[in-house]
Amino acid sequence: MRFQAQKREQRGQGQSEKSNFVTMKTLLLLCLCVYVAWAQDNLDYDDYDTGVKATDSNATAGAAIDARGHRPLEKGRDYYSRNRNVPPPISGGSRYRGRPTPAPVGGRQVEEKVQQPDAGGCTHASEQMGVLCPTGCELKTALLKQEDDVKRSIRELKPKVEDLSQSSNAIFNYVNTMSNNLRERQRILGDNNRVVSQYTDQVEEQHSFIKETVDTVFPSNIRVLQGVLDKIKQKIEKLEKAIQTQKEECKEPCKTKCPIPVVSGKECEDIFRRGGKDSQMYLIRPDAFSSPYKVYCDQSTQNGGWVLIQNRLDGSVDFGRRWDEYRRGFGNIAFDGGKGHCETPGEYWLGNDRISQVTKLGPTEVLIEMQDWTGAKVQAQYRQFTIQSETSNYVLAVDGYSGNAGNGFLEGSLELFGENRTMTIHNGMMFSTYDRDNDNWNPGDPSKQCAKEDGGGWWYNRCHSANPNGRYYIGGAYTKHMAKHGTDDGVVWMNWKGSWYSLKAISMKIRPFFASR
Ligand SMILES: *[C@@H]1O[C@H](CO)[C@@H](O)[C@H](O)[C@H]1NC(C)=O
Ligand SMILES: *[C@@H]1O[C@H](CO)[C@@H](O)[C@H](O)[C@H]1NC(C)=O
Ligand SMILES: [Ca+2]
Repeated sequence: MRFQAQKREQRGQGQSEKSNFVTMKTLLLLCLCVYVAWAQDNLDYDDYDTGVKATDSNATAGAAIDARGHRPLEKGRDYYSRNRNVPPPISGGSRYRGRPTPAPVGGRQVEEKVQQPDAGGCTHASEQMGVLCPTGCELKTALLKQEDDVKRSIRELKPKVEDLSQSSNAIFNYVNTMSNNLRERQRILGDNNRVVSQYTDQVEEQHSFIKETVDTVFPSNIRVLQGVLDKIKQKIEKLEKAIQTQKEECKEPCKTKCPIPVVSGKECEDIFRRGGKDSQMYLIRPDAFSSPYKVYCDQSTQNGGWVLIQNRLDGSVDFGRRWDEYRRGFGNIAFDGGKGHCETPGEYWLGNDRISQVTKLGPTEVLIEMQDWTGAKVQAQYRQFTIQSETSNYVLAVDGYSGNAGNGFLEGSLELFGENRTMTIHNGMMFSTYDRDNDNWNPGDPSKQCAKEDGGGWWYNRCHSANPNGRYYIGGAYTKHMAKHGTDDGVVWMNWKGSWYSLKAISMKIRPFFASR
């Protein structure tokens, strides 16, 4: 009788141990799930901050041939028309004459070195310096944004780790109790050996089973779980430390180390004529009514005078942004590469209001230079380039193409034909962002938005032959499986590299056009 009762008890305990184990497994799974969910960013185009690794180009050989860019018509439900009366680009008399032959200058112009602090939110303490931040503010914003996510994950993880700890303690205790029971049973067995000889074999069998379980299975499982637990604990500690470090670093506002050159002007051409002949960051003030802002002037390419309005080179800045951000501009104007002035341009978008204002000062040309991942370079240049104001949704007007990259703005993608090609012409298009759809793909239908699918703000038609503000794919070739919406959302210039190649670098520069340059 006594043994049977013990056996029952034994079985009962076996069950509770089993359920313990199940609970623990569930918890562990939960833990891992939360961890994995946290580790994978749940971002949309408004949130990308780094490039995506492109695969080996061989894997994408098939996809590379497949020209995308357009959105084919759905039979019977859909029609395409790009008829819209758009203002032509500004042409005619320039406000500049040819550059005067430079008078010999006695010594280099001395530049005043001023250190100006940036406010934390990328607004300058000094109003005169404009609002774009040239240093690590972008990073800082991203880190601060991340911090909340990490913190939340830790808050969620913590109780689960506690639970897991407790349940593994419970199993330890249970194994101890079981060992004690076993010893007790052995003692009783010895005492009553003669009386209950008929049970002996059974008990021996059970004993060895229990012993084996206790000696091997439980400890090794617990060891494994303990290991996992320790790792998770370590990770949490690391994350907490990282957050602390971030907090410390972000306490102080970012400091701009770049000295602002004393020479400034309406735009980079003006600065060049006033003696600012080094390519670097300058303050410009296109008219008396706007406040000055910082911009990178390229003063060497084709004799200089270029205002850099767009620049991609390493994927460090997220270009999947809202209308307001494209309106105001974002990114990093320039860095001090160690020469004591800001001669290295960063990734940025100057801002549609500013671009529009500068192009409307008079006839303006644009130079689009690009580079692939082997270092090959091509360019597209338009002698006329005008961006209308926000009331017209920044309509793009270009003319007078030259270059070797392909005339996507006026002709669309040469890989496509008929209507499909027309759909990829950018000239005459309004600007679209993922939160403001002005494209030519079923206007009014919120499920047909080029900017949402193709990754950046741009003068999308239906949709593009060029996508300089697209997602940055490291390495070049990418596939539709890597793209968020299966579309060619990379930094694309179809007429050079097709839909499924994302450029390493691309930039857009503007300057006043005058014939006798
Ligand atoms: C990629 O293809 C080329 C030929 O097209 C071949 O020489 C090369 O070995 C391939 N690379 C890989 C990684 O398969
Ligand atoms: C337009 O593209 C679609 C598929 O994307 C294709 O079926 C159609 O034949 C193309 N039209 C022309 C004129 O090439
Ligand atoms: Ca649309």
